[in-house]
Formats: sequence, structure tokens, C-alpha cells
Amino acid sequence: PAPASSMPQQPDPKELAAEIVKALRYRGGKDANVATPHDWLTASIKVVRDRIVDAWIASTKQIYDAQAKRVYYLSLEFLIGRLTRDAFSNLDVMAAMREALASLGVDLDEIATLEPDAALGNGGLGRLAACFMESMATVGVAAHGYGIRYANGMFRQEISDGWQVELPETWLDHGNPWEFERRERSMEVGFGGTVEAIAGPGGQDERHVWRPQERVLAVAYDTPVVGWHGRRVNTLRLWAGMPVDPILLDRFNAGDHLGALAESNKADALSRVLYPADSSAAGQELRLRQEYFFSAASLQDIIQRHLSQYGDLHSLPDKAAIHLNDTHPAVAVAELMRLLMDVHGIDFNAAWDITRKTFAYTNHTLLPEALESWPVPLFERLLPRHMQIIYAINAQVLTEAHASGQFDGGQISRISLIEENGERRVRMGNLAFVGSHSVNGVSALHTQLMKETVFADLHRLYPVRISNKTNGITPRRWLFQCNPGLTALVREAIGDRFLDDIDTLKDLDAFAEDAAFREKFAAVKRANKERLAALTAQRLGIRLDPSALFDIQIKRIHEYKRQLLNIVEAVALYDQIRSHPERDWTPRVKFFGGKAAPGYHNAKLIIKLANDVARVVNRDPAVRGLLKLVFVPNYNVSLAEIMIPAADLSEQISTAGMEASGTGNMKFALNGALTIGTLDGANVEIRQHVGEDNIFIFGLTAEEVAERRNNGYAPRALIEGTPELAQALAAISSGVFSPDDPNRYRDLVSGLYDHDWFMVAADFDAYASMQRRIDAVWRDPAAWHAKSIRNVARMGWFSSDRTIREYANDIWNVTA
Ligand code: DL6
Repeated sequence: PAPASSMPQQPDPKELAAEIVKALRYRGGKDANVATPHDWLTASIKVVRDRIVDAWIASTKQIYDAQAKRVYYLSLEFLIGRLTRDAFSNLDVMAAMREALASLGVDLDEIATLEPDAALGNGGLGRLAACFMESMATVGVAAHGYGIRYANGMFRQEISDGWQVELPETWLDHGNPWEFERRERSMEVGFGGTVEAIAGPGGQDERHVWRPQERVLAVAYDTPVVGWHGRRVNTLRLWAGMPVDPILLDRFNAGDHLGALAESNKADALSRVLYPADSSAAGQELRLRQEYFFSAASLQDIIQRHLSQYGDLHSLPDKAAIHLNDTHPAVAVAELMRLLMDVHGIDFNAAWDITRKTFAYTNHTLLPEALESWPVPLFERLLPRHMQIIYAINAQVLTEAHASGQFDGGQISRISLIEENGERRVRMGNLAFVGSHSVNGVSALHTQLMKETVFADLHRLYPVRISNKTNGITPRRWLFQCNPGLTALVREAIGDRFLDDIDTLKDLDAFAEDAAFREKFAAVKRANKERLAALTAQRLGIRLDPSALFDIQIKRIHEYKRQLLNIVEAVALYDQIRSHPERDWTPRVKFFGGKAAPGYHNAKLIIKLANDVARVVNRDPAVRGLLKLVFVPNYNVSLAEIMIPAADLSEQISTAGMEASGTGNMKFALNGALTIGTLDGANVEIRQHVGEDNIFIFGLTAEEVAERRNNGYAPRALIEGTPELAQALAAISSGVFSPDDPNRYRDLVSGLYDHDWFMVAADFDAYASMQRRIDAVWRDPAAWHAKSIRNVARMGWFSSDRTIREYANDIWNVTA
């Protein structure tokens, strides 16, 4: 990291106030007495941005002068959320800005909530990219993030009569004061057309010229990303689509007014919407166009930068590490080959060597339905030259596989970049794998399963390519900013060292035994819960008792994440409370939040079920408020920042083997929530770090799930032998919670009886028993808080700074 001396001076609030008024006037064209709260926010951001720019330019110059290697992180998603607090706090200007604004009669906390979430991502993958950007700037890795500047990011979710309704998210309504438009940095991107092969001298080597039929411009928008203490400032460069000709005048003049805008609309569509599916491949042509659009623009940018500094592309792997965040940018492998061969005249073998040394790839899911592949005819039509290159790469890889003598025909066909069963398709995972020198998984278990399943054959062919890099989260956002109460308490207990070195959070461990500290810790949690209860009252009109156990499951809605298991257990508990009012029940609030992909029928039905069950349970006087269900609409990063610090219990209950890592699990534990979870993804490593006594693990292991699936699993008999479960399912299926449409959940429930792919029934008993054990621990506050404190103390390892250092050392070969 750059020396602390590069830290900006603490600004004087009086000077800042003057700067804010000036920005309001000269950049916003407004006088203070007519300024709206948005104007104040924009002016404040611009003032801080000016300071960032100095550090930004210094960071860029430092890397340029040192001729250091840069990291290029290609990601179709960056789920950033709000930036203001991140930037103010990383730059150490939060207190001064608060004071400056207060002197002008403006409340920083109020205007900060006006900033829309930059929701340019679906979930875990996009949020990981955002954490990585912040960590790279913090640990001193010179990096550019590359993605798409979607005009409409993740949809806004409203709940209407219990159903999810999707509305467009218009985050750019008030402009985006954080970004810089770089019209001069526009890249031309082509689609379609033909390829001409031109014979070289002597008629031997062919040179290929791609003549695209369509051309669009990718215009760069840059956002500075500030590391902790402003040590480094990196760039997030997002591309927006623009037409080469804004209007086709000849068509306009001929009276075809709509046709005249056709190109403009096509270009606009490229950066219009984020595809809102995270666990199924989007499949449509526009998606492939988006993937190529941002990959091609980013590669041109990288190559221009490299050539202007070094003049020759053979040194690209020494100066550039290009990272593929999942397969979405995998087409970049073929695009780099094309640029090297067709534009820069490098031969296939040398180009292939450069390409493989430059790229690295992270896999984020093993779900077969999420593994991207594109129909060959579509690929060929949109990217004819790339298709040829992919065939050439494939020939090379298959020759190597044959030569190794390790594979029979079936195995060879699994290595191929082309899926040949049924419709021929290009396998993007295989392309990313063979085009990279490093392939990594995102938790120890996931990496192991990658080696054994989707990439088993490629792993055999290239046995040292796969490694594990367990995910992490930035503690700046996910502890310091979202939980100022806990951060202050930890500082009081162990001093400030952990702010710079999160591993030293360990020093807090001893305080688990300190009764006075536990009281203070409980008071902080209580205050965070009161804040969430106030939000629930205000937004949903539901009153909650903050002394109840706050049990939270927030994440995308998916059958493998098993929100259904949680809801079914709630129904069973509801039955029990009604049947045994005499028992000492632990008051509990079960919170749910998350969006369903718009085309995912069962996920949407699960949202409706949560709301239907909530309506019945919350109103039933027999429950006496002992159990409440709350579905919080429009779950996003900003809501996570309020809910996570308020959680007592974190639900991480996916079917083992199906959640690649999870990062929500890390955020909760860092904020002192105890986890109820399966041995899936990073839960396995969280258990190792926090200790078995401080986490509630239940259910089948990944191995047991696979075994059951292979050996014939009969959920019907199992359900019939588990009365509590059978009763809960009967209630749901018969319409107890849906009297207006008694059959609404019949198919959902019969799916559990008939196949239960996600093992809800198989894990029900273990889950429900673990919940009752949790109730018992809750009744002993000293024991509960001691466990909770130990979770906070032992989660430092899950900082994304650690993850980024591992990437830097083991994959990118850059200093951090
Ligand atoms: O690696 C980040 C994140 C993991 O923590 C999640 O476990 C994983 O589901 C997610 N993957 C994706 C891609 N597709 N799907 N599903 O979002 O990546």
C-alpha cells in the first residue's frame, strides 16, 4: 500500500461549507435558499469528488511511472449500492462534512438517504465485484473494473397483495454526480457481417478481415473507487451504448421517422437493462450482445493503454492481468485472439500463449442451468470471426487431450468447447477455462466440487489450473459503516488497530467472558433492532418487539436457497404454539427479503407464500405475538445495511453442494448474528473459524445429498413419517393460508412429495430441532452474547482484503 503520508489532510469544516455553497452555485447554478435536498447532496458529492480526483490522478501516475502491472476486472455486474458513505468514510471526511453541512442547516444523514442504490447487479456475484473493487483500492492493487452502465439496474420490487411486482429502477433520474463521462474514450464495437480470408505471401498464412454489418459505440463513464484512508483510487469504467450515427437522415427525410432511429435504439438497448436472472443463463441474443459489447470495448481500451505505454503486445501478460468474473465476459478470450492475430498480425500460437497468460477466470456456480452456452448458429451470425477462432482453439485443445492418452471418446466430448448433444452450442465455461492460466472457485467446498463435477475432465487435462479463493467482504462497508454502534464499542474495547488490520479483531475474543462488555454489546444490538423495528412499522405497519429473536433470511429467492424450508418450519411452529400454549416459547420474528427472477414461477410463489403465511400468523391472537413473519419488500444493498446489524440469527440453509460460497453469511457473522446453516459453501469455513460451539450446523452434507439423489430418494415416505412436517404441508396445500385460492400451493407441495430435488423434507427434522435448540440458547442471554461476540472476533479472515491479497499473489502476480 502507498504510505499513509498520501492521506489527504483532514479538511476544515468551514472551508468545506464554503466549497459546498460554491459548488451549489457554480456547478449546480443554484442559490442556497432555493436548493433542494438533492442539490445539497450533489454539491457535497462534487466537493468530495474534487479531493478524490487529486488522489486518483496521483494513483494513476504512480502506476504509470513504476511501469507496474495492472488488474482488469471484467464483470457484467457491479452491485455497488450507495457510494457516498463509502467515499466520505474512506477519505476520512465524514465528520468534517457533517459539521460543514450542519452549519448550512443540512443534515448529512438525511440527504445521504436520497442517493439511489447503484444496483447494477443481481446478487452475490455483483456484490462481490463491488467489495473487490474497494479492497483492491485498499490493499494497493492498481485495478480497473469494467462493466456496463445499465440505465435500469436491478428492478424495484413491490409487493402487491403478497405478489412480487417488478418496476423499473431509474437510478439515474437525478444524474450521477460520482461519474465522469469520457466521450473521447469511445470504442467502436461490431456485430454480424462476414469474414474475408486473405492469403498471405506465398499463399500460405491466411489473414482474416472481419467486416461487421452493424457498428455501435461504447462510451466510457468513469467512477473513482477510493480505498481505505484514500490510499489508492482506482477506476470503475462502465460502458454505455451509443449509435455511430444518432439519426439516419436519409431514412428520416424519406419519411421513415421511426426507422431513422433504429440504430440509436439498438445501441441504447445494449446498456438499457440488467438481466434480472442470477441462476439461469439469460439465453437471449441481447444478452450475448451485451457480453460482447463490454468485453470488446474493454479489450480495446486495455490494448490501447498497453500499446501507448509499451508499444508491443508480447509483453501484455507482464503488464495486464485480465480477470473474467464468471463466464459472462468469456467471449473476451476469442476477442483478444482476434485482435492479436487479425489486427496486430501475431500468429496463432504466440497469440494463444499471450491470451492464456493474460486471462484468469472465476467460476461462481455449479448449477447446470446457470452454466452459459450459446447456440452455434446465433454465435456464428453475431460473431462470425469469433466462431472460427473458437473452432481453432477447440482443435488445439482436443489435440492436446488426445495426445495425453487419458480420455475416451465420451470424456473428450465433455472437454470440447462445442456441445454436440442435440443443438450445437458454444460452452462458455470451457472457453473461459482453456483460455485462462488460472481458474478458481469461491469456497473450499465449491472448488473441490468443481474439480469433481463440471470441470472434472478439464481438471484432469490441466491439473494445476484450478485453485480456491474463498470469497470475502469489505469490513469498511459491512462493519464500520453499517454498524457504527458496534464499531465504536469494539474501538473502546481493543483500540483502533483493527480498523487497519482486521485480523486483530481477534483481540475481542477475550471480551466474550466479560459480563460488563456483554451488556454493552447487547445494548448495541438492541439499538440496531429498534431501528429495524421502526423501519418495519413505518414501511409495513407491522409492530415488532425488539426483544424477540430476530431471525433473518435475505438473499435472492431460489429453491436451492430453501426459503421454503424456513416457511414450512414457521408453519409447523405455528401449529405447535397453537397446540401447546402452555410451553415456554421463545418470541421470534422471521424476516424474509429478496427478489425472484421475473420468469421464475416457483420463486414468485414462495414470496406469495411467505406473505400469505405472515398474514394469517401475525393476526392470530392464539399466537400472542410469539411468532411473526415479515417480508420486507425491495431487498437491496441499502436495506441489507440496516437488516444485517439487527440480526440475531442468520439463515444460511441452502441444500448442501449448491451455494458456491455465500457472502451474506459472512456479513451477518461479522455483525454478531449466529448462523443456522448447512455445511455448504463458505459456511464450512465459517464454522472452522468461529468454532463449532458458536454456529448451528444441521442437515445433510453435500456428499449425502449426492448419494440420496443417486440412490433414489423417496420423499413421500419420509414426509408421511414426520407428522409435524406432514401437517404443515397439508395446511399449506389445503389452502389454510390461501382461502381465496385454496389450490394455489398444491403443485408446490406435491413437488416436495414427488421429487423434492432440494431436500426440504430430508432436512426438515434436523432444521426444526436445531431451531428449538436455538430457542433454548436464546433464553440464556450471557451464553448467546458470548457466542455472538466470538463470531465478531473471529470473522476477520473473511475480509475481502485477504481474498484480494490471495488473488494478487497467486493469480495476478501483482504486489499488494
Ligand atoms: O461468488 C459470489 C457469489 C457466491 O457467493 C454465491 O454463492 C453464488 O451463488 C454467486 N453466483 C452467482 C452466479 N450464478 N448463480 N447462481 O451469482 O456468486
